[in-house]
Amino acid sequence: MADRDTVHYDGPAGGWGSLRGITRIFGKELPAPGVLDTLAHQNKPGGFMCTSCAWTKPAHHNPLEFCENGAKATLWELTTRRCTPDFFAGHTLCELKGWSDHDLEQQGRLTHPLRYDRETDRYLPCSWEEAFAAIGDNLKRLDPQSAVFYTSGRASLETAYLYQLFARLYGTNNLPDSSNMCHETTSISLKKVIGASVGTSVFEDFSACDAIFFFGQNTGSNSPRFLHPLQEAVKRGCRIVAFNPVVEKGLVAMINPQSPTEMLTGHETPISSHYLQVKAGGDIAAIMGLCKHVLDREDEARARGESVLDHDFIARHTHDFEAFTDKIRATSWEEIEDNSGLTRDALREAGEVYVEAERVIGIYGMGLTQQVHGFDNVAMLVNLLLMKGNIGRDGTGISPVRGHSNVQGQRTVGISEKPELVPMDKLARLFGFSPPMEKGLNTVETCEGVLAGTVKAFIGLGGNFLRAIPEQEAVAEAWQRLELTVQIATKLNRSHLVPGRAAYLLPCLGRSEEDRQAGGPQTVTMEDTFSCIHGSVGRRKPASEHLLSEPAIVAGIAKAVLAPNPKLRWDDWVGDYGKVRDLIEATYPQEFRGFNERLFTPGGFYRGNSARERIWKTASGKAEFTVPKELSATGFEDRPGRYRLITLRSNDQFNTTIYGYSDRLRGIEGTRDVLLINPDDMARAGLAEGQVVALASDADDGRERRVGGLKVLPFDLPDGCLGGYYPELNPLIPLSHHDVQSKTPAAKAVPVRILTGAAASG
Ligand SMILES: Nc1nc2c(c(=O)[nH]1)N[C@H]1C(S)=C(S)[C@@H](COP(=O)(O)OP(=O)(O)OC[C@H]3O[C@@H](n4cnc5c(=O)[nH]c(N)nc54)[C@H](O)[C@@H]3O)O[C@H]1N2
Ligand SMILES: Nc1nc2c(c(=O)[nH]1)N[C@H]1C(S)=C(S)[C@@H](COP(=O)(O)OP(=O)(O)OC[C@H]3O[C@@H](n4cnc5c(=O)[nH]c(N)nc54)[C@H](O)[C@@H]3O)O[C@H]1N2
Ligand SMILES: [Mo]
Repeated sequence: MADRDTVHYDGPAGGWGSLRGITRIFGKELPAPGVLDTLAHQNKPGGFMCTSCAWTKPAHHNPLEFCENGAKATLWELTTRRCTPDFFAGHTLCELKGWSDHDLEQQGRLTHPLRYDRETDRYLPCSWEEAFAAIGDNLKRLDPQSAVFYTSGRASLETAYLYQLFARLYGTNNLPDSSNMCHETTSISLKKVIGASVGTSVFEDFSACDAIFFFGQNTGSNSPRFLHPLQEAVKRGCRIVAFNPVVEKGLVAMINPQSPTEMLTGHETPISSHYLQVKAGGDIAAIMGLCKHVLDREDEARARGESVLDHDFIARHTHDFEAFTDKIRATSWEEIEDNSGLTRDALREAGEVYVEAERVIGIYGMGLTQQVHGFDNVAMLVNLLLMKGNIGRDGTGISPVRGHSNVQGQRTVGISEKPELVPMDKLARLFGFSPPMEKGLNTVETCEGVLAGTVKAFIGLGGNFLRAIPEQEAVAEAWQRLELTVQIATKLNRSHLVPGRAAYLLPCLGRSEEDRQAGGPQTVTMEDTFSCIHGSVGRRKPASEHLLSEPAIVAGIAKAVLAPNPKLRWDDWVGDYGKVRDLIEATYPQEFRGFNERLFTPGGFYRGNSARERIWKTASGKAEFTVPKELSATGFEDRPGRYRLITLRSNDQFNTTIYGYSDRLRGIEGTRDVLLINPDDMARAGLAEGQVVALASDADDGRERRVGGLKVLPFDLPDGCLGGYYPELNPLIPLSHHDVQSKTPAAKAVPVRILTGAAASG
């Protein structure tokens, strides 16, 4: 792997750097001709919807409604490189295990259905008929409760609906999803406290808010098109307050690459007015500090006969306010400072922005959700918003920024291991069967089942499960004992290198490619982070003539497993996805009314959110104030030598897909094998820049976990916090280290030790 020296980048987000990022990928990905035309239609009505993040596709779009990372994702899919049976003839899986994630995917698009051959340790081409028949035979032999049907958040609403239907007809709710590692904390927390499992803000709210509070979301890298409405908001006087242990460039300043004036003059817009480098896991305490300041100002205002709080809203719409304020008053500034790593002055200043703002949006990402007390993180942010009625009014709201392009939508149409979230009665009526009612396995429980030997088959609809999960090494070891593994994918990744006893690698169309079926070219649909649903039409020539669409693969497997039933018209559904949309509408009539007529609505059609209407579908019928049990979200005690490791994404990756080794916005170039640590901690630990060290798990379960070969790099982080990259550092995360309520792996504060000398290389 390239291991060039690390250089620092001091420019703002966007600007020439982002254009250079795109052109560099152009050179590397060798895209087919006509790609620029495809990019010009990206994220616009009638075009195709970006496969990168879930940011919305606005009705009034920019001339080019794509960003550096969206362009990278499209070019990644449209590469001219092909990973053919010849490639597999030349490499055993044992050999490929020594390759980097980057080099595996760099082989290009998979072209043929493949079967694993144990004798030669290679993938061999096979026919689709052979693959479906063998998968069918295996699944029919197994207990449905021992099979798992994973989805990565990219598959369309149509594919997702057919997939969950198939799993339930087969007899299981084992439908884990990438959101189990991501915003599952959101689904559980928001459902409990406001009665809706998704965010309440919509795009227009960003034109009306006075302040935005940002917690642990890295806009510049992960949802760059969001920088445009942010820049507009700042220009009209909205204030942005960011809480993040890392000073992320995109939250500091930006140059709009779509503005010729800004590009030519280098004029940048500052984004955050306040930037608070909270400790990893310190947000519960930090938000407590903000709330404490608001209460103090309320007391002062009351003495003048005025008020800061929205008393009318609190009385009519919320529950348990007293218990919450008692807790805030009982918590001292010393405890808050200690647990957040922030001074009370800094928190008071930020709190004052909240007090002064009439309309506030609370934004958050993985910094809040991937914590042991992630539930309390999210509930605390809701507490803050409720104090001044900042939910259910224009220009306000709680706004989780979702990850994969359709991860939210998949849950909407039934990808869930929780039967109570799915309209089983409707499925029963539509398809004439008794759906399973046992709770299914989520991602962490799937890993537990693989380790225990109770999970025997894994079907992966996209994604890179074995690389994305915690406790990678132990799970990969046990994985080889699975009876059946099936991976539906566009490119080769590390999960494909660990086959079960019978193993199939099935290549599918990408979203930018033309999906032609019996009924002609097909459209698919996605739901964005604001619950708006968009049609997407691929027009590119498929990477290989042997590819099938995801719906066709799901149907192929389903037909091989299930007994024929006149209500299951798999061929008709695959021939015309409009018929699948009719089924979605019949199952979810309220959200998907007139689905086929509305799918090209500019800006998407909104499926609605009760909490936005101030209808609270909670236990009390009101929005819930919550009292957090802990002030620290880490779930472990601090002690000498123990650090909080934050696993980060670079600007040059999409999850486990590594585009390259340039984390431009953080100035880390040429390598991902780094350990980021602040200079004071470095000195205290006696480390030198460039020294190679290892990290070891410091969990109290006595299990050995270690990742070596990490180069020490001084970096601006709070004391006691370390940074490094996901997925390389995933072997350090214990399976048991997850959000208490949702089981989302707690990848943003992992207890570790630093090993040096002989121990580092051992
Ligand atoms: N280019 C690109 N885009 C992507 C992705 C990608 O990998 N690459 N992934 C997609 C997916 S699936 C998702 S879920 C989203 C993820 O997007 P984000 O939600 O932005 O997730 P991360 O980048 O993992 O982490 C977000 C931020 O949390 C900060 N942080 C860490 N610990 C804490 C903490 O304790 N408190 C606070 N306040 N902050 C903390 C980190 O410094 C980081 O800036 O992006 C999506 N978009
Ligand atoms: N330590 C740590 N671990 C994490 C995280 C973290 O922040 N830190 N983040 C977590 C999060 S938020 C998430 S969402 C998960 C991500 O987990 P996953 O969603 O499982 O992983 P991805 O890396 O997005 O999957 C990439 C693969 O998807 C396949 N693919 C791409 N496009 C398509 C397509 O159109 N169809 C099909 N069938 N396959 C396709 C390609 O083969 C590619 O190799 O990781 C989680 N793990
Ligand atoms: Mo995610």
